[in-house]
Amino acid sequence: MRLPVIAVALVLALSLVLPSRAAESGWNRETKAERNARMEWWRDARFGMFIHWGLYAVPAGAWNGKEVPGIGEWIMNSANIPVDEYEKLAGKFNPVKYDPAQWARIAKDAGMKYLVITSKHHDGFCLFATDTTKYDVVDATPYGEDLLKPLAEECRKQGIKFCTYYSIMDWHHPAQDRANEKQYNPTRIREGRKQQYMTYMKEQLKDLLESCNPEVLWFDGEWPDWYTEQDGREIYAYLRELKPEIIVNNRVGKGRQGMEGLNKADQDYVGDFGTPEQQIPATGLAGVDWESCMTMNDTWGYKGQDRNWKSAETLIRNLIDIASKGGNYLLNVGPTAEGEIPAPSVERLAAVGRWMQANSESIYGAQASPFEKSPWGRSTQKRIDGKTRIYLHVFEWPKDGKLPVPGLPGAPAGARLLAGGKALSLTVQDGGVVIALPSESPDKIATVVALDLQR
Ligand code: FHN
Repeated sequence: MRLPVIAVALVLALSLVLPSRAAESGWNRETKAERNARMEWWRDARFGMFIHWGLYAVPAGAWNGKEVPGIGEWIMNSANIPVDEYEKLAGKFNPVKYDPAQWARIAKDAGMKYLVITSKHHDGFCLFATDTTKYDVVDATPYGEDLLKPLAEECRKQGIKFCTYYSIMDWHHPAQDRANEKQYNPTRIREGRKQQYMTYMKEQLKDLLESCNPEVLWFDGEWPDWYTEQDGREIYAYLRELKPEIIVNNRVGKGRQGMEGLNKADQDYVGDFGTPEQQIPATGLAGVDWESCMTMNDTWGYKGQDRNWKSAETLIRNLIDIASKGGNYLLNVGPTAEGEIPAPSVERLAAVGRWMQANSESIYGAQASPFEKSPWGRSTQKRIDGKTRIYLHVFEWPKDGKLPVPGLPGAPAGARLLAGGKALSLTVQDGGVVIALPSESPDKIATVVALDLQR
């Protein structure tokens, strides 16, 4: 039907006058100050819990009676399980021991300020209620209830920011198929069905925002060739339109350099922070927001046989090392199919929490170290009432009780043990100080000395 000329002119005039939705919300005209305000809670948080949970917890790393090598949540790919076979796991997923209040409490007591849980991993199974598919916990499992919403509510009650992980690669959706007869990774898009999947993804993300209102959307599975940086920009814009204050990682686009996780330098890529995986960058990067995600053993999703747990010392020193470089630590737990966080994880998180109880001032809201390297440990710093405070995290306690701190960025005012506040004497020398320490380290994992500067 041809519109009368006057109608076309009217529509054209209105489109010029009425702002686009992007212009309305203004997210795409965000100033540096507005971006800093949006990122502030995340930068201050420094420490979060990652949760990989889903159908893969049922086989827990074994298939047909044999252990399957590799990370637990990849079992569908690693054991080459056909979709219709893998789907049957949903009928066995019944996390009757799931206690969202306890999970939030475990994160809070560990000193974690946010929590990122898989809403949908590569296997395509949704842990939240969504009308976009029947392959979700409400429609396909004996449990029959949304798992994310109650956790989001508990997180908010306990002061933890609730965030969700979402995989772009989807081994279940009919628009994507295997790369070959054995591999789902990376998926291919079926001829002419990319738009169908992009629409599906947007509808699911909208359901997710409406049902559990995550503060961060943590994308993953962005590596298949069929997904482009432009697609990432479209998804990022879509999310910022729905929730202008939302924070989105760099895996929404194609910027990251593999597991190193930070963006390639050849162009400006979409996403709010870099995502090193299972590694900590050698140095901090001024003005770059990044978060190292790491496992506590060797798998993200639960594997019964994986008992290679990192020590509490390693976890605490990782947290300090990352904070000393200006990054965040996203530490993973992989709950069982019954809904329990494995005891070794709970024990280690409690130990981290005890250290944080005495020393979190040196982590929360702290900035990267003013020093290149220190043989005895790591440092962070803060501006407090217009003066600089440097937090010296001593891993290696000096045998002579003298802690050399060369290259101070200003004149020292005083030093004390952060835990307990015991004053320490210091000697100024060679543009730095030497601090006299007690003969024994109060905390063998990391004792923190607070060194105040005169300004
Ligand atoms: O393939 C995933 C993997 O299963 C896990 O989710 C990690 C954690 O971020 N990300 C991908 C591997 O880079």
